[in-house]
Amino acid sequence: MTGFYDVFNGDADGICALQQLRLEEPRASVLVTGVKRDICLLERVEAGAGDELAVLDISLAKNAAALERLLAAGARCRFFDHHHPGEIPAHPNLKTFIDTAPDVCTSLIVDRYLAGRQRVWAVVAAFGDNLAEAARRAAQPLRLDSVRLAKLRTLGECINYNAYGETIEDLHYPPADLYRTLARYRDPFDFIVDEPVFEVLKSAYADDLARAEEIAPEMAGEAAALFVLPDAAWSRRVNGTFANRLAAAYPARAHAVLVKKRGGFVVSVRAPLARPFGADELCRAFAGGGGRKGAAGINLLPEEDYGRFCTAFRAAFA
Ligand SMILES: [Mn+2]
Repeated sequence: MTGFYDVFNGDADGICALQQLRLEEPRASVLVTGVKRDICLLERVEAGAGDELAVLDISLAKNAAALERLLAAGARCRFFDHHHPGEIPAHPNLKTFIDTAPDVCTSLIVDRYLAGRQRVWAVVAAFGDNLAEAARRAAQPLRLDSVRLAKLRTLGECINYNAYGETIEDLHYPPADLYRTLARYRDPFDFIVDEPVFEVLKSAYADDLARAEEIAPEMAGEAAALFVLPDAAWSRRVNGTFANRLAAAYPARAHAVLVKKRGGFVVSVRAPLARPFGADELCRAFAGGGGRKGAAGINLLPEEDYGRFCTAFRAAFA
């Protein structure tokens, strides 16, 4: 029996990429997804000859072994993504649509594939992926006024917000459920007006941010500020957005947002927007640290390394 598998990142880009594809190619499929950070999704798929996979918005490099296994078993795969793919295997059953340009997200790649037929969802996704310029450019032929554009932006941000958390339990909706709800609407403006899920996400997002904004910094100077959020689902949902907002509000300052967790902290670092480098170097000096120059993190900073981290953080951005 032939099976269809839709394997997608649980963020706005992954969900809206699938939305576009399935509006054009409706079919019942097995949905494989998770929280945003859960990107090794192909290892969960058992498929073989006659099966078809659509993979959306997860890195090929991080799924290479599972992809090889599935291709060898005879599955056919279309792979749409914008992360660095590593070496792309040459296989007759694999078609890749990969573009790592910084102003491209997976939904814009799917938009290209579908010749723009579900463009409005690509606009939602680009806003959700923090590519506001690309979103506005993609929206031009749709001739939306600024009010409607702002609505699409809010929708993208809300769908994206729902993907943040350590596990599915932290989220308001499992991403597969959110996709199934979205899939009932061809038009995002109908979703915005008619779907209660939209209001739930919008107000939950505002609540989480308001809670974060009540937290006093552990340390705040001209050059750097450090915040510690409690071990709670809302902290895990909103810490990345909170760090980005701090960075935008204080562009000359570096920020560290720590979330308490058993045994230590999950760390997000944002270099000053005015001098966006050094975050990766700082984090790599600690076990489980990594990221990009402007934004980096540490998976688990042990409790006893807190003081050492504070000193290194201050020194890195003094
Ligand atoms: Mn993406």
